[in-house]
Formats: sequence, C-alpha cells, structure tokens
Amino acid sequence: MEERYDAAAIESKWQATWEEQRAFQATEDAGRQKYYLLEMFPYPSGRIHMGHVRNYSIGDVVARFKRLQGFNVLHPMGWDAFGMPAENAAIQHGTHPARWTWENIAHMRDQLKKMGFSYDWDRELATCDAAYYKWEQLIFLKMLEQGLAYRKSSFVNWCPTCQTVLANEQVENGGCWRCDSQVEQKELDQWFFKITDYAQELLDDTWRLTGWPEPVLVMQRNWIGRSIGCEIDFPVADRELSVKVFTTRQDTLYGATFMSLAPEHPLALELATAERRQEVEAFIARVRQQDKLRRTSDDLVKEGVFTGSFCVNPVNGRRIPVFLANFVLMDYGTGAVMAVPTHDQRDFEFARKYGLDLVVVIQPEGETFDAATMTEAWTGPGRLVHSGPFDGVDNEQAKEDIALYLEQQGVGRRTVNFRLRDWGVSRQRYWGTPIPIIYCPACGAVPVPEAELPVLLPEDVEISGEGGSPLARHAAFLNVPCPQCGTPARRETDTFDTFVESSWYFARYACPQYGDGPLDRAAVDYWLPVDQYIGGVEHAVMHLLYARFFTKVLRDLGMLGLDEPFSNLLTQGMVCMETRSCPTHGWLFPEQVVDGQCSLCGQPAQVGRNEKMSKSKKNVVDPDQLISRFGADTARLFSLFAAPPEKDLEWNEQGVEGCYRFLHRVWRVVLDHLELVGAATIPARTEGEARVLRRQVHRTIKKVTEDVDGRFHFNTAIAAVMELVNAIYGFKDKPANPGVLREALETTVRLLAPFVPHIAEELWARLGHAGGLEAAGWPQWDAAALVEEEKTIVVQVNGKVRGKVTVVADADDEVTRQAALADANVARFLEGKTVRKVVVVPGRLVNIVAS
Ligand code: OW5
Ligand code: ZN
Repeated sequence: MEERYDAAAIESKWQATWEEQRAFQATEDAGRQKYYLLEMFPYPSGRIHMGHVRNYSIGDVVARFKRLQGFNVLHPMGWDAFGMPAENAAIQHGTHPARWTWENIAHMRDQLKKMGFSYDWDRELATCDAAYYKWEQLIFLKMLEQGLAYRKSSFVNWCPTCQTVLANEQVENGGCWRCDSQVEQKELDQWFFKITDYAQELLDDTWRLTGWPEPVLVMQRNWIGRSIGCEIDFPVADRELSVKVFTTRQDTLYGATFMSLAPEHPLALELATAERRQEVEAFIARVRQQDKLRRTSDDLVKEGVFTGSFCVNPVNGRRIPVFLANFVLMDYGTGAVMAVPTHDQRDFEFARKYGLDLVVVIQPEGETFDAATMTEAWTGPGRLVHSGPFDGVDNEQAKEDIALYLEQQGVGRRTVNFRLRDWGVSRQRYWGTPIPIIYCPACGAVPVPEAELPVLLPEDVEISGEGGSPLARHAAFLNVPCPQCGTPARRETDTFDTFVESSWYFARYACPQYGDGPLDRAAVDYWLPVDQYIGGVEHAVMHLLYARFFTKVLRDLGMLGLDEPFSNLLTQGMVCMETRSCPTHGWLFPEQVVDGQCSLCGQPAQVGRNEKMSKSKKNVVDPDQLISRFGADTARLFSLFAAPPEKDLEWNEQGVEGCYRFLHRVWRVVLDHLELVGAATIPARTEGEARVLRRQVHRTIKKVTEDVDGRFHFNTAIAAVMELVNAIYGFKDKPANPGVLREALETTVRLLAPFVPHIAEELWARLGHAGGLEAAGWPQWDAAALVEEEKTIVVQVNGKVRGKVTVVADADDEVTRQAALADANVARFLEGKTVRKVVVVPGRLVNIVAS
C-alpha cells in the first residue's frame, strides 16, 4: 500500500528532533566563518499573520542555505514587546499588558515553531524583560553623560477629557480616538536623542551601504534632507531689533514681500503693536490647539495675523509686514520665514488670502510671469529678475552668489541644514522602558545611579486610559529620595519610544544573557555586523535610521566596533488578497463566498481590488488554518514561490494547492523508487537519456545555488526544481540507471531543504541517510556533467566537403548554420559568391549552395 504524504506527522517529528538536538544553536567559533541572518522581530500582537510567515520563510531559506554551505550561522528570534497595543488591550478588555504580552509571546512562539523556522531559541529575548531594558537604561545614562540625550520642552497631543497624552496615531481628524474630543497641544518637557549630531555621517555612509536597496537609501537621504541655505538678519523697522530668518531659497530674496513667524516665536508678542496685541494673543492661543502634524500638511487652511510691525529687507530696503502664520513651526530653521509668494506655494496662498504684494523674481525660459495673473507659485528653475545686481543670473548660481554677497555685507551667513530633527523618545505611556531619571526640587533632573538599575516597571497598576500615566499614580514607584541630596523627589513617569528597543536588539542577540553590560565585546565583535537583514519596507526610514544611529553611538561609547549594523538589507513587499463584498452585507470573508455568491443572502459577491490583508476588509488568511490544512512546508513554499520577495505577494488558493500537489509529487517520486535505487552509486559514464537527466540535475544545482545566493530569486529556483521533478517522472530508462535516478532524487531533496525542510529531512532519511541534511551540506554541481555532448558536422559547399565544425549535440539548425558559415575554410570557398541556400541535416551535415 502506498504511504501518503502526511505533513502534520512529518513536521511534528522533525520539529521535535531539531529541538532535541538543539540543531540551530550558534556558538562563537573563530575557526569558522560566521553568517548573521536576522529578520525584523515581531510585535507580540497575538497571532502571527501572513506578513510574518513571508518574512520569516524568506529568512529561513537564507539561514538554512548558509548553514548547508558550512557557515556558522546566527539566526535569532525575539519580541518587540513594549508598546501601545498592550495598553489598548488592557483598556478594552481589562487584561494586564504584561499578561497580555507574555501570553501572546507564548502563542506566537508556538506558531513560529510550527512553521519549522531554524532559530536559536536559546537566544530569545523580549524587550519588556528587565534583563533587556536594564541595559537600555544604562545606554541612556551613558548618552546623557556624552550630551547625546537631553531634555527640552516640546508639544504633545493632549485630550482634555481623558486627561491624557495621545500618540499621533491616536488622533483621528483632530479628535481623540476614544472620546472624540478636540485634541489640544500641550507643552511638556521631554527627552531627545541628538541624532542630528550624526546627520552628516548618517548621510555620508549611505553611499557605502552597497548591499542596501537603492530606494531605501534614497528615502533615508531625503529624510536626513541636507541643504545649503542662509541665515539672514532682517532689521525690524524703527526698532533696535532684528529677526533672523532661515531659507534655502536665498535666490528669491529680492521677492520677499512679507515675513511669517511661528506663533511660538519668542519675538511674536514683542512685535505685536499695542493696537494689534489682543488679536495676536487670540491667534497664538488658537494655533496652540492645532495638531502639529496637520499644521505642516499641504491641505491645511493657511491662517495668520498681522503683528503691526515691519521688517526691512537688507538687500533692497523694502519694508515688509510681519505676520504670525499657523503653518510656520518653531522646529524648522529659526521659526521665521521670509515669504516669497511668487515662488513658494504656501506663501502664495497666504498672500492671496491677505491681499499682500507679489513680486516675480525668477522667470523660467520661454515664459513671462505676471504677478497679477499667476495662479500658483513657480518653484522651478529660471533666471533672476527684479533682483538688482543679480538680474539675469541662473537661480542655482544665484544661490551661491547671494550667499556670498550676504556674507560680504555682514547681514547673513551660509548654513548647512538638515531636515532631520532630534529624536523625541519620551512617551507618556505605561507599557515601556522607564526613563531612569529622578526629579529633585533642589537638584533638577538627576540620573538614576547605575548601581540602582534597572528601574523596574511596576506591574501593580491599574490601566484605565484616563487621567495620565498610571506610573504617576503609583506612589511606591513615584516617590523616591533624590540620589544626590536625599530630599524627597519624584521619578520620571515617561517611558521610551519602542523604537529605542529595536535600535540595538540585533547587537544584544550576540550575547543575550550577558550580565556585565549591554554588550559583550568579544561576542559582538565575532557576530556583527548582521550579514543579511530582512523586513518590511515600512521600516525604511525610522527603524533603519535609528538602528544606524545607535550603532554609531554605541561605537563612540566603546561598546561596538563598527560603523554600520546591517551589511545587506532585503525589504519585502506586502501580502495582498482580493477583497470581496456583498451589496447588503459589506465585506465578506473568503469562506463566506460560496460559488461566487454571498452565503448570507445569495447575491453575487463583488470581487474588489487586490489589497493589503486587513481585518477590516476581511481579506485575510490565518496562517494557522493554512498550516492545519496543508502543513508548514506548503505555507512556506507558497510564500516563497508566489512572488519575488521585494514584490507584493498576491494570495491565491490555487497557488497554495499547486504547492501542496507538488510536495505530494516529490513524496511519491521518492517513495516509489526507494527499492529501485537501493544503494546504487552514480556510474562514471552515462549515455543518452541518462546523460541528459544528469545534465539537468547539475544544471538545477547551479541554477538554484545562483538564484538563492545573495539574489533571493526563490521563485525561479523553486520552478527549476519543479522542472527537475517533471524530468524525473518523464525519465523512461529508470531500471537500467538506478544510480542516475538516485542522484536525481537525492539532489531534488537536498535542493528543497532550505524551502521545505520537514519533507526534505524525511525523504533524506528514507533514502537511507542517517546523518541528516546538514551533515550532507549543500550539493555541488559537477562541471563535467554540465558539458553538453558535442558533434562534428561536415560542411559542404555546392556538394563538396570543404570543412568540419563542432557544435553541441542538441544545437538547433540556426546555431549549426552560423557555425558552418563562420568556418574559415568554408568562408574561403564562399569568397566572391552569394549564398543561395543552406540545408541543415541536424547532427550530421550542412550543405551550402552558392554561386
Ligand atoms: C512582518 C513584516 C514587518 C516586519 C516583521 C515583523 C510585515 C510586512 C508588511 N517590531 C517591528 C515590526 O514591524 C519591527 C522592528 C524591527 C521595528 C502584512 C504586513 C500583513 C499584515 C496583517 C495581516 C496580513 C498581512 C493580517 C491582518 C489581520 C489580523 C488578524 N506586511 N505584509 N503583510 N513588527 O510584527 O509588525 O515589516 O519585517 O514581519 O512585523 S511586526
Ligand atoms: Zn536633589
């Protein structure tokens, strides 16, 4: 009786074996070449989703492939365990964030184990574990010592009803996500990391990250946003005061017709004249309520108020009115903008609204703008007009010339500016790493002494989502003596942004249990950098930039010896699926669609676009279902085969079934021939069909090796193995060639090992190998087997033999014809003649008719 492919049995058997053997445990070994493969660690949200399955299947192929190639592979997994979802769950369902998180971790760990991913579970870490965040607190203290962490006042979203700070994602259309009250801006002291100190290095090093996708590098460069600009002093008319503006468009200086200040600008009230003061104060109060993100968005309604004061343009003496404007923020440049409505869209809208002057100072080639009839600002290139001595100069050149002129006149200076802001790391949340600071009425902000770390996050708190942080109501946590003077003091109740944890976890995996500091130099020196990092493209900027920043900081603190954390980066696309909906019942789950109809009412179900999987659109597939129906190997194979990693992956049922059927075919072809192949060995010489199969075996090894190694063309690699399996099925002369057949079957199994490790191990064992696939290593192709047989072809010119050429045995007519015409001897007999006809007798003869 034929034994069927039983994925569940095979998978649990091999998972148990790997666990028992600690098969993926990594240890430093100076004698072996290391390979550190890392996938972005998950938030323990509850259950794994298809995005995880894809990310971790891709990673596991690389880890297993490198292991088979003999590398000492580090492949760890852990949990990005702090963050808002745990608190939201607590608010909505009353479960404690800690319990919610640890239960989710336990469940997701099981799910990952069921997928057969080859992690070194001994190195597992969770960022909510004090054994991890203790060291993060220490790093913070060291940064503080170096001036890389500092405190400054900054604005947060505040819900007056819930009496709590809201994260940007908790603000929906300007309202609180929970109670819909109008969100206000509240000024709080917060901690910042000085990432701007590293802006230039972070930018420069992007040019050395040759293993990163270009689009990610471009996004990072734009985010850092280096520009050359000018600081220009505008004297206030009739006063002993001046306003410093920052601009990157000094070429438009002659077109400045008013000035816009951030309402938070320190001179805002100073410049308000007596009769305008009331209005100015009201405006400032109103803008404070507006959310900062919205204030910079394009569709914001531009609003302002005239202060009553004027400034003087230092290059042409023009008196320009000074406004406060809602779209100007204090954190960009100097908080004061010289407004050039003809060449800046926001200034244009503002000028039209308040009836302010417009002067065109840049004219593009072939156009003549008239300020009166312009409908939008011109932000493109052109030559200067109405610009005194600079008329006619190309505007890019004018940026240089005017900067120089301002410096010579002593009214301005050239500046290098970055769009990048310092990283605000304070979060007014409970479920995070406590910031190790104590506020003393006498000494101010005092760092917690190192010996007192960790500052433990207390767990006996009640989370309601109202009334501010639960830490502020926890007396035992809050009230402590000042470490410097002993007076009663209060702990910082803010916690770190969770991106702080993910900025260094990759280094901690080198020494997850190390107890003498954040990092064990010997271990990190051996394992780092990460050779290959894999994750979603949504982390192209923040996470990947913060991790690069931390690497440089840890280097400068002497904890690491490298400049960049990730040598190679692979960013994966989304997992998508068609949406389906019913006119009456809205979105439908896939299983609610039966024969194209809504199973609730029978109306035809409409097929929508392929979109990112989401609960709300019901276009989701649960990995657990997939595993229980088909097994982990099929789930893995489908996520690798359906699309190249960087592309979006479109879910389709047929694709999954196709993968499942393929594994059945592999199973059957091996089992059916176990007896025949016995202990046969590969013969030294093969002929005919056997030789052709052997050639395909070795071609496939070569193709899969090259496709997988650094190129991640898993789909084409798998397709090549599928073709090989077809060829084995089609190989007729099996009884006479057991050795060739054995080689073909074994190669199939070995090549599939990184993709579908369970079935591969099982079949390898069935083929009589006791040692497991890793011991066998990655197959090598035999160059001799790749060589195609050659044939000698006789070439006749007008019926007489004039030459002989050698071509591969299965060369087609065109190749043979070209080879014949190219032969030197033949060419001699064709000199001065015209070729009328070429007859090819495949494998034997070419006859050229010429006259
Ligand atoms: C998945 C990747 C993601 C990341 C990794 C972990 C998702 C790709 C896009 N802890 C941080 C994190 O991102 C990483 C730190 C290093 C900062 C989906 C998503 C998707 C989403 C949902 C669903 C299906 C598919 C189902 C929704 C229904 C729920 C019931 N992506 N593709 N498909 N952690 O846990 O989010 O970028 O590399 O793996 O992801 S994470
Ligand atoms: Zn004190």
